[in-house]
Amino acid sequence: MSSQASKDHQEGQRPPLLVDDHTVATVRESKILVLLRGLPGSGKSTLAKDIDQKYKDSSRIISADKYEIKPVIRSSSGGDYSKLDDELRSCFERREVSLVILDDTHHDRERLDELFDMANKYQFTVVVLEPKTPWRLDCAQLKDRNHWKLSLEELKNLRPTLEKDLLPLYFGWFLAKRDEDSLRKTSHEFLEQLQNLKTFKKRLQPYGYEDKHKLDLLKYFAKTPNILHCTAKFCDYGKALGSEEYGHLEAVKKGYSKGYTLHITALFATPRTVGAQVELTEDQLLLWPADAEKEVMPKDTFPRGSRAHITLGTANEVQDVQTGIDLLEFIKLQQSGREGENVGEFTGPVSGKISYYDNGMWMLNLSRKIEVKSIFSGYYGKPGVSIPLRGGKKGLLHQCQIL
Ligand code: 2AM
Repeated sequence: MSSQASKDHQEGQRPPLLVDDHTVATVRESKILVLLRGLPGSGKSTLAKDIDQKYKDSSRIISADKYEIKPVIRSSSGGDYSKLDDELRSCFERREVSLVILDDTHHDRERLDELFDMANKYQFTVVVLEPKTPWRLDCAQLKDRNHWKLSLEELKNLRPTLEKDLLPLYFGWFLAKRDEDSLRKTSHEFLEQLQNLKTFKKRLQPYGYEDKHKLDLLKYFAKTPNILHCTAKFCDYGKALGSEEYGHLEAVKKGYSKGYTLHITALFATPRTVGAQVELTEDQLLLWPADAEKEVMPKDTFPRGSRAHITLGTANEVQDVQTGIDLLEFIKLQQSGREGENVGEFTGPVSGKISYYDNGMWMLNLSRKIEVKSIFSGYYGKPGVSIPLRGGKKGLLHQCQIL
């Protein structure tokens, strides 16, 4: 290999958050927890330092070595993570910190689940990175490289837990904090303008309101995702059809941890969900599964990417996955030549033409697309997270928070 080719090869092996300027800018506006994963001696600490160096003041690096947590298969309870977790929480709480890098083997599923819960609680997007060194799974070489002086046997015991890809509940584009906050505001403005519309007040029946004075769409769509995102592939941790193949796609490997700008073309509300329609670029479509539309509407045919959306809120008892189905319902009507009844214009920060499609389906075609920055990654936590509701009561919310 020529020296330039070798340099290109090395660059290609480095994660986008180290080498891609747009990604670096996006990470700086996000809240990201990087979990470095791999056998002791595989090159995690070097990668951790390189990332920390790149982000300087806005990043924090936490190493399990500092707390003398030995990377071994645990028989009963794991090592003592309490002090490390204190440091982690204090990093999550610092406003100026956009990137926390956690340097540990991360071979233990229970430990990972604790971290996913914590990240979720502080609304940090998790990115799992592994060093790409040629010896990363070579126990004979690692024996001489790891400073814990783990034996060949100990390394061989650890290896199976780290060989397999860690598949998330779903892959998708996770919005940068700043753009996420602003999209939540936009969603509120949209719902407020909608409920003030005379024609909406006349068509309240699908929403189950009998008295228009009680109308409150912010309350109606009280459940909203913990981190706004556009799902690309639902994997169910590897159980969903085609998820392993998806995880192995070259485009997914390359796109993982990369920054992308999503383009929102419309906002919509139905009696079940409120969402944003996303128009994917060619580059983004490479990450879009070929069967994403068929998965939920097997009998219909849609252009690839039609289901791309961001769930902004769901009504009581409604699952997030419904938002994409609702969006496809709109597109199906449009395909059959029904553009919806034009009922006027919204002005101000969310401006555009508002149309009514029967059965309580409203769509606002934005006069100017909204651009939001995002990071392509996975959501690895539990599907339902128990978080305290206001007033101290515990409630089971589906990855949601109350608006
Ligand atoms: P979404 O359409 O708002 O992205 C977890 O359920 C996440 O995966 C949610 O964000 C959900 O909704 C998305 N999702 C996509 N396909 C799904 C499926 N087949 N089953 C459950 N959730 C799915």
